[in-house]
Amino acid sequence: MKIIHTADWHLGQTFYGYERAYEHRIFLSWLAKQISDREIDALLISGDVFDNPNPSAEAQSMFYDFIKRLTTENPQLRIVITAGNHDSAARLEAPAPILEGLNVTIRGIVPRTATRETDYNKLIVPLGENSCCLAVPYVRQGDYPTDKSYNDGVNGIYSALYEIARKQYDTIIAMGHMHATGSEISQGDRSERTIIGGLDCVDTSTFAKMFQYTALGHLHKAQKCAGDDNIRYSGAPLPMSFAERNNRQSVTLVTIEQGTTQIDEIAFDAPVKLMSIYPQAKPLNDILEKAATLPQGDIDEKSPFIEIRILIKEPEPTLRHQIEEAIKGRSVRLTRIEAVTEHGESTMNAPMTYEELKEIDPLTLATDVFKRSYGQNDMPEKIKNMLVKVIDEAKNKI
Ligand SMILES: [Mn+2]
Repeated sequence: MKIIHTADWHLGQTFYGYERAYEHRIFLSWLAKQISDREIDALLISGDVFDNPNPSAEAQSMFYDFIKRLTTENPQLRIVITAGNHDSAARLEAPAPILEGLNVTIRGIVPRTATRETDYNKLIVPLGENSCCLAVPYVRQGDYPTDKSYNDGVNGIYSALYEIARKQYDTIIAMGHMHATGSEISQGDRSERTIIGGLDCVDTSTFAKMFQYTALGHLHKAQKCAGDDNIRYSGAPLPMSFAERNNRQSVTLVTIEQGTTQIDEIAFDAPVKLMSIYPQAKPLNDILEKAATLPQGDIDEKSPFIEIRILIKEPEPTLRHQIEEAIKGRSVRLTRIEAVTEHGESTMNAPMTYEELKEIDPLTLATDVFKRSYGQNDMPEKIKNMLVKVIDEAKNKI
């Protein structure tokens, strides 16, 4: 049995206001070709199909065109789709009854029986004669008993499913959308929206004993989990943030034969690059020099996205304008300009108590922060005067 595992498409994503439909269209047609050429038996999509709960009409029609193409070209193909935290569980599931007839299963919510018990049977989807897939969507609080932690709740769902499925199937594949303990997130990344402190982390260490393969979504970097080759994130097919610009993009090919699992990554060359000038912020002159070497031409859907990180000594009101002038006529799409001060990352002084903080007058606090941010320069008189005025106004209001 040959399976392609993918996740985190984020269809409909706009990137700093730019559409990404072109990139998604290229990915989907590449994926359709992989599925036909390699005679794939099952496609598993582990959540975050759409970027937001209310996807645009364009994003939705792109998705359904793709499903139609797959089911037409590959009548034998099974498709299983589960919801991620970005998807609307109910919306994703809405067309499920129609798609069921085309060998497409969508699971958005953890279903319940009439007596409010978890309806595990609905999450067990047959893939072949002796194999099945546990189509577990993103688990939310309320999907498991309230006295359990998130980790225990999620693990409870998988082991209950396993106990039922093992009676009928030899090969069990699990799907899930979660942050597995010990996995690596792209540094400085906020697009994966992980919970700091690991409250929502799931320990997947028992999965390998139960499942032939676990197809995970949520983290955008392709990787195996906690050293286990058969528990994997396929990663996102497009870089979703600048933190992901150096990730390799791929889908995962899983071949299961006579009880053995073989894993291969099929690399996808994302059509639009993300460039950072420079990852370590540099002064304006360096930025302007680099801008002069960028390719000239029109800006279109193929133009790379750039972010500019610039090192400044003092507030520079014309910065944006200067940069915009410098990249005029260059075939790049500007996303953000981040100004970093030399002292911006310096360590703070010892923390103050609330009582101490109440004693400080706002102007002293502001000038202190200014000094720390812009070297030893004093706050210019003009800014100081404006600040005094605002502080007075605020005091009068209180
Ligand atoms: Mn996610």
